[in-house]
Amino acid sequence: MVSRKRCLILGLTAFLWVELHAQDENQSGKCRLLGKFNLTGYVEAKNHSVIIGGLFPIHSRTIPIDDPDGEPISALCEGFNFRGFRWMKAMIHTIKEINERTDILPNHTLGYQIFDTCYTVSKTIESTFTLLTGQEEYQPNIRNSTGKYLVGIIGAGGSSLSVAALRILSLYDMPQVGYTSSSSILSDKFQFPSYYRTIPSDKIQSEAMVNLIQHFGWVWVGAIVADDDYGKYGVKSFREKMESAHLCVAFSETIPKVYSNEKMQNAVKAVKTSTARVIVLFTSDIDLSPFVLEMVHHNITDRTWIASEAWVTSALIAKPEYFPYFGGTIGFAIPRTVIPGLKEFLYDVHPSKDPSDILTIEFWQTAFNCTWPNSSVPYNVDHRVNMTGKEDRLYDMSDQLCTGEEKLEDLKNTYLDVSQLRITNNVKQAVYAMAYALDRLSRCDLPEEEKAYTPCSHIPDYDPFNLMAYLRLLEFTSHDGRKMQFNRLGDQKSGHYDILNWQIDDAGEVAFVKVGEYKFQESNFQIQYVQNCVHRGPGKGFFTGNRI
Ligand code: TCR
Repeated sequence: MVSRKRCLILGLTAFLWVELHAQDENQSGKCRLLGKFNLTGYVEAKNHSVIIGGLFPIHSRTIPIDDPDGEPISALCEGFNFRGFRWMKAMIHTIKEINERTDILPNHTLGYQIFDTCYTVSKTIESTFTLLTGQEEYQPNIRNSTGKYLVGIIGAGGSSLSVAALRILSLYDMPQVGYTSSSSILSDKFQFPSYYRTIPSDKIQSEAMVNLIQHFGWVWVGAIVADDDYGKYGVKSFREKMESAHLCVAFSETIPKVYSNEKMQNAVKAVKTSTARVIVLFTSDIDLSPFVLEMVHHNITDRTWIASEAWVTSALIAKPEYFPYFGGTIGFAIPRTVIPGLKEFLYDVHPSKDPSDILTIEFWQTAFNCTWPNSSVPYNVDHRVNMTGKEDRLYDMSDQLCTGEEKLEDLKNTYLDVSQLRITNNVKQAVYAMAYALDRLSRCDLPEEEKAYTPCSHIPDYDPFNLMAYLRLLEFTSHDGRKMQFNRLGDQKSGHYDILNWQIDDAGEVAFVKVGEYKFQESNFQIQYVQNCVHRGPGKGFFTGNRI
């Protein structure tokens, strides 16, 4: 006989309900633990035919909890990430748009279930299990909690996270369309057969970086990379490409994910002691922040940084106060676009709309530095990033109460900044890819020769594997006129990067000046042009640039 009792465990900062299953009464002291996941996100499933899952980094990390009894406890998250919040909103916005259209899925509407991954593998796995099983428990059982069939997943917002999610999703042939997980490892269809993406593989970016380095005539270049699949595989292909171009990598160091002063100092030392004046930084902005503070602290001002796409337009890094250290940065960015209606949709956010929407409450509190009345939602000031490496995590509640009258228009905040919609557009195109594939499936719109392998199926009751053929053969034009098409590795067949250069504008803000373009098509790529670039690298002198 299995008896259940509820135990209340006092966590570090919150109460967590944990359900304990006692095997039998005789063993009542020995409980088999079934931990409840502790997830936040958004769901809308009612009245929809199927749902699409979503994984987004709405927070930047988890807070390690030291549980004295050693029981597994689902971690809490900290570091509200406005950019991830915007990406997530873009997914909801796109789904709404598709549901209103009569030309895509005329007889069906799409719901969604979205989770915050907190940019960590553990939360991504918790979310993936919950999406697949419908239970916030560690028990696989294909039944989604919304009572609807899951079509596939958009995400997971980082290569290591996507790798983790795909290890599980692949078991169920569940398609995943990524908007930002760009590591070249994800092109390996043997390991990740169900992954498609709207962001180019980093293989192309590494090649682009080496081309740029050749263009400026540099030969001796250092590399600092994130300690994850993005950094590791990024630097791997960068090294390979450098070698085949007969250029030299002076050093390659990692930035620790969890703050470690010792590891950080290794990276700092490499930068300080090497004679390389040009350094590639292959990391997300989230992981880069502490390193930037180190560069400021050590007053390193005469390096040229080559930015990977993940931080080249990041508001976290591109601050005027960092310009003396990072001005002149050159990097690759996903092309910018305009998304009609998104701005209004983003502004339509207010904590009074739904008292249970804790993410919006946290958004408001963090953005306006106030405490929402009667809310138990904490927000934190970022204590992780400090020069001593000492941990002092605190939940700071502001004494100032929010009135609800705070004006979004007064905010200068990444969430509301629609001038740099890049990955946000990848999210939109990923949702469209899923919807178009589903639309074709509903019409059995496949070439005759494919029908032998993929039977016609019906929404909602079809084998998730069958959607894969439609994704593979999909071709559509995006709202801004771009041709979207996957190759056999699930990557985009063609596209381009913008080459951006950090200059300071008249208002004293960091401007991302487009100085060139890098086009790619299947295995054929080239720099289109690089001009008016202002950098600090060797060659044509300090800060003069303009090498065409
Ligand atoms: N691919 C990275 C994650 C990432 C990212 C970003 C994170 C990319 N671009 C922009 C935050 C903001 C590119 C990965 O892990 O694959």
